[in-house]
Amino acid sequence: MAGLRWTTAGESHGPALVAVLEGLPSGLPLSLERVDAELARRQGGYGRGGRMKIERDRVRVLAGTRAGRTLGSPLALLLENRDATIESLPVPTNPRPGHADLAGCQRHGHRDPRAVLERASARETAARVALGAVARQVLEPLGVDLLGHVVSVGGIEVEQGADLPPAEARARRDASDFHSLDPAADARFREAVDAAKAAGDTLGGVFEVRVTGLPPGLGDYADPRDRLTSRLGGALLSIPAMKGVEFGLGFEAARRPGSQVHDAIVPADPPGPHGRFARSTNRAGGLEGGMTTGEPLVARVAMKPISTLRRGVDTVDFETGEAVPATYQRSDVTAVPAASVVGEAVVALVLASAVLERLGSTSVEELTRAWEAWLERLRAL
Ligand code: EPS
Repeated sequence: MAGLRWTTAGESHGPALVAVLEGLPSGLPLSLERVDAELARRQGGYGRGGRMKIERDRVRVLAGTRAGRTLGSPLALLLENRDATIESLPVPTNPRPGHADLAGCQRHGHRDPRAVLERASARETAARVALGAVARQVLEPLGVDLLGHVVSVGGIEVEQGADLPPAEARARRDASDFHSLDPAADARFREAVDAAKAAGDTLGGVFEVRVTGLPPGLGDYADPRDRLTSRLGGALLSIPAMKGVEFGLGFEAARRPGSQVHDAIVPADPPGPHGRFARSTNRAGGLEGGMTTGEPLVARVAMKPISTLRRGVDTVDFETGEAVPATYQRSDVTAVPAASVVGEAVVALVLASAVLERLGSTSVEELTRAWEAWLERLRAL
């Protein structure tokens, strides 16, 4: 029950970001183009700031592969920072409300918010996107498909795209500079971002990650730590600026009676790829009892607005103790499209880990056979 373990290191303006992923099966052909494509998606999206014009995030493999395939040893990835100016950047004496600046200084006893913000910066998420792009290469050959897309920005909601089949949804998402499935909403998002930018303000929003192809019974109910719900929720909330996660109906489920919440179990006629049982609805968002139900997994995540505002939020200067506006150098107006890419990545990591924990495979060949045997057992139930 080893699964995947990962870690990242790196400061926002340090020489590089580093990521290590342990527990990958051997023999996995690794497409670095796929990793770079996800890194480019994370850098994109309307509303990004000046830093993304400087960086060209590309992955380099330092360990764990030979002839383009994984060895089953730890995979080490490197992403170089172009803006590697950490040693010469000024000390920002006034901590930004909403960022880790003040609480981080209080935690460590620093008087220099830079000692905190360099690591607390969302730049770290580039390393996790690289790891997630590897994890999805474990899942995709098994028929598991992930799609992250933006459903609201600054309180404006998408109105279409919810029922698109996966391939069409992906094409729409990739054509949108908000990573959304609704071109009409993009126009309204753009107006809102332009207005926020003009006002020196920032905007948050909500993204959704939808996963299809997961068999029922992934995750566990027996140990609270193994519940997929809590593992996915924790991973999504570990992305900087995320304030809430809901699965399926989410908070709406708390307002409805049970008869309008639970997904009736019906006979699958004819039996489906997961056997004789089906659901008439998917209000649970594909999770029951901490396990997958076999229906699409649907997570929605709320992101607060970026905490670096050109107009400055009130704060206190570390040196003088006086009330001042928080420092501004540069920032994104919104990073919800980027967050949807990070969300997809962390979900891929958690799911690939849960699959490997369940099937215990050390090679890709063994994993493929174990997956088929699992589906066979489900069909026989
Ligand atoms: C980011 C890099 C950062 C920020 C942003 C995310 O670059 P810089 O600080 O040099 O402008 O643009 O960081 C934040 C949103 C944050 O709150 O720290 C990136 O690579 O995504």
